[in-house]
Amino acid sequence: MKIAIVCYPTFGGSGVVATELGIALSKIGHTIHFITYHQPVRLETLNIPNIHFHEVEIPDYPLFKYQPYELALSSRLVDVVKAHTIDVLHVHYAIPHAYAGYMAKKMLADEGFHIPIVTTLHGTDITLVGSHPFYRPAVTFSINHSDRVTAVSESLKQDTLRLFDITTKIDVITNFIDIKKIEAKEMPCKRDLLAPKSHKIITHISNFRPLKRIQDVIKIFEKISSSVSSKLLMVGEGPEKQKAVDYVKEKGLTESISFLGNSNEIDKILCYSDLFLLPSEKESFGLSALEAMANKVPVISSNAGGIPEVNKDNFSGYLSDVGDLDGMAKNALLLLQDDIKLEQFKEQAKEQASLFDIDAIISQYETVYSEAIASNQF
Ligand code: GMT
Repeated sequence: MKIAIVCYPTFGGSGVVATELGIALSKIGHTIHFITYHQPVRLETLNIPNIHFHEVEIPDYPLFKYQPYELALSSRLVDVVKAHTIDVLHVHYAIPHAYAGYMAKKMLADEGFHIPIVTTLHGTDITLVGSHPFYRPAVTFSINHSDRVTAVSESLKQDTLRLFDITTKIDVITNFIDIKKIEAKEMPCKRDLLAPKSHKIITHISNFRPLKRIQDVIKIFEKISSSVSSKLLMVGEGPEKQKAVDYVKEKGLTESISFLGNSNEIDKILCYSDLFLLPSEKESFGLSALEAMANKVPVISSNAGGIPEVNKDNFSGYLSDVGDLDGMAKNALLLLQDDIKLEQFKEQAKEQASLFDIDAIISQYETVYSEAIASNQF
């Protein structure tokens, strides 16, 4: 199939899922066209023969207070679909991609081209941004007018049905991980460079938005490190980062907490890690937790949204209510103070992650594409 994928090209989970999906589909013979405003961060090379990237450019014009990205994107979609005889258009994140996809579909239909749209809902497009009254009518419309809709967890599907007047079927296709790719990358882990042998290494990876509860991450670590010598690696960039950096300086914790910024070497960082913290307020799935688990890192998390579908309590890690910092620290210490239990949870984390291996997921997307193409409504 010739598949066009629209996504955010940034470090956010939806962009990562879309990019990894495109790469995986290309490996089994499909031709993939990424359409977005710059090269997706996880698309390391453009030398893969059946992957193409089309940039969406918006010329600057002084009249515009806001650049009309949806307009530029839908025009680019029309061009790419026609020029490359695309079979199906897969848009990740409803805003504004599903809306732009619908407009492109209508423009193409006018010229006799009929393209089915598959929309994948990722989380904040529904639970945070999309349900705001400013966006809700447009998001409802573009979901209901997609040929197929998928959500990355059962929890997100239920949130979508609760928050919008949905008249279309939503299939759950969970996020995934390429276990074989991680195993192939396995290398001697130079953890001594980061912390002495006697220290445990704890990691948090996110976009440092308020809903990630960055202060909770640091406070849980403070509680842990008062009982176990440990180091915290904070990976990512975002609006809450500076506050966290200031707090760490103020508390004299700079020796034990390192901020590493955005990284393309997540697997290398996770191979050093003993534990992953994800105390989020909201999380449709928690891709970063799955990436940790696939690298044998147990997860101490909140039980928000779809996290319980990914992290199994008392197996791949532990779950607590949002804001229960004592509970999360206590659970972390259950593992960090018992090496045998920690080893057991590391193995179990990988076992749980294997349920989300890409081999089991990719065929579900192929089926959705084939069905969308077969029943493309004009
Ligand atoms: O977590 C974020 O803020 C980024 C966001 C995104 O859209 O890029 O992540 C969402 O999609 C990910 C991939 O499907 C999910 O793993 C995250 O749980 C989800 N985030 C939220 O629901 C807050």
